[in-house]
Amino acid sequence: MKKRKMTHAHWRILFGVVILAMAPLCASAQNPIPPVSNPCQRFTAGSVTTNPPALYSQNKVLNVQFSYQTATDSVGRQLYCFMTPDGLENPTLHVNPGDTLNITVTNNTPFNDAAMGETDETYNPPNCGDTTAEEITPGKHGFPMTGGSMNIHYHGTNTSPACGGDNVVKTLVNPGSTFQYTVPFPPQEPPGLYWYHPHVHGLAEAAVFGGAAAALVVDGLENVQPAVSGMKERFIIIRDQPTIQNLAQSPANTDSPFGIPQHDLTVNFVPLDTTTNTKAKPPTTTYTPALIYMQSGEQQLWRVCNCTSDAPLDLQVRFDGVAQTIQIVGIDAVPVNSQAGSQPGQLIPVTHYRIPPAARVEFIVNAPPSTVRLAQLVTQLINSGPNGDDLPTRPLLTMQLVSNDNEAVDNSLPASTGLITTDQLFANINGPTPAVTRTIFFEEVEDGSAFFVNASGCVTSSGAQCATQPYPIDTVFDNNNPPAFISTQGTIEKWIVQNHARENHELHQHQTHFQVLSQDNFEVNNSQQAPGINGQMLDMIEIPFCAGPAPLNGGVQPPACVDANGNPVIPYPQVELLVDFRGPVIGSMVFHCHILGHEDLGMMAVEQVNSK
Ligand SMILES: [Cu+2]
Repeated sequence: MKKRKMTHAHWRILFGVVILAMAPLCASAQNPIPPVSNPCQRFTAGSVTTNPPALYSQNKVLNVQFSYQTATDSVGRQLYCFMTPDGLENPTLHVNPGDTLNITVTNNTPFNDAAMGETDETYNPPNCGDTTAEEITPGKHGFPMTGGSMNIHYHGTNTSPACGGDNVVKTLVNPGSTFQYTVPFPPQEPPGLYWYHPHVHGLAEAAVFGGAAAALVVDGLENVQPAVSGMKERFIIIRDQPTIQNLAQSPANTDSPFGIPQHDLTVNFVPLDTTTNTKAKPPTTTYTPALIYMQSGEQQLWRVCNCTSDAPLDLQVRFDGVAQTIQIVGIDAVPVNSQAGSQPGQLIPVTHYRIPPAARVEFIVNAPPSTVRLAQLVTQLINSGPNGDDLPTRPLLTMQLVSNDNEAVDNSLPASTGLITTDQLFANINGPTPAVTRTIFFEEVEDGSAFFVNASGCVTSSGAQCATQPYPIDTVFDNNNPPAFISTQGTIEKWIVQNHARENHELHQHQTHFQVLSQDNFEVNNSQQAPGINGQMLDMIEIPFCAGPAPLNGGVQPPACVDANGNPVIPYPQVELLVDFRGPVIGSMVFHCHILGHEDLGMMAVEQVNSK
């Protein structure tokens, strides 16, 4: 599918005509949510982090009104955020299993023609969302996106992709329009940390990079993991944003052996203020981490979202430079070791945790003893491959002991009810034989101009060949592409997911979760397996770069990790997964790389899940 190319002037005229012509039809059932003043506020570097504002369901329903807005900060960053009418920014949304989340959202961002030409894409009917701006092209009826289009993805939720639910490929909420989401959560939804963010293909990276990303919680974690009963919960929402040097268009480097990060990181909107002294030899980079308060002897539950657009992180708690053991409670909103009917779940001790972009991890942290001079949460150096971003070791948070943190709200979890939940999603996933085994692989154009995810092989449990993607290998995503494959509700599929590219990629499956069976060929490709995830149910997993024969730093890189005959020089790094389609949800789902710059440039595909 080729994208339309229109001039800005052409588009502006068309848009104006369409709005005028369709105006009588625009009076939709929803009242628009008016813009809120002073949207998208940010904190200064070194501030004390506090939990984001929170909204809770009542009587099994959470009704939320959002004005989606943009602003420009004092140094020129383009910010995006969800504002409630009373001025809460990006609130944490709390529901219980079986509740319904209703969100009325008005897109109050301006029509953005700066993004036009790069991102516009026609949506063939049937469509969802804004249908007021129908494109009038002879012989063609489709609904165009604009540079300001948005929608909302409910990341990690095992909810329906139908229109009005967690639908990302057919939903456009264009500037000025209002949309009603109704998202019923299944009664068996696992308790834990989910998140929400815009997911318009071509625009997702800019929205999340601008800060439009926030936490969504299914409460009740303490019932499956009683170890967290009564514990103080801290939300740690990590985002990325341009550094001031990025904005000045004098990036310190784009591919530096010294490991200068491409982007700044923020924690609960407190920036690190990443600054590189390029005159030093070698260049040096300084960071100003946020503070987090703890009381002596306290254990806290840290609920961490890697809500960055593009950055894998490798989290470690260090006391005076010494790695500490943390106890993992949940990964990607599934309480760990709780799915085989064995509850309460068993915690997983690790000394670091590799968290892909869009993944979540929840763990118990001990307060530092008073003798410790510097206690920090850091992200460690990640080698993301010759084509990947530089991801050096950086501090994220400094832990500070206080006698009383004077918080106005009680952030403590309730006590466990002691009730064991027998009816759970993903239970006994290792019982049935997988209906099919698929081979899926990531590939990219070496100059970074296009990215692909391919469904290239399929074998049934009896050994017969089954259908693979009905379009050529290395086709970029388009909202009008047919499904890459058809899956059947009630089945489990085994996926072998490979990385054929010279940078890390990060698989996300919408609407359900997968169990990690193995991480293969990582070491021979100069990477390490992620700790703590084998056997767990995830919605995100990183597949590291293929190394190939070239030196990792300097020298000429070959175009791919294959020899002249197209065979891998070293076995491809891959993961083996069991994808669970036994849940209540059917319809068009997507899977994609959650480095959103890759997803926006094509690394996504649709799968159709049909009822039995
Ligand atoms: Cu990617």
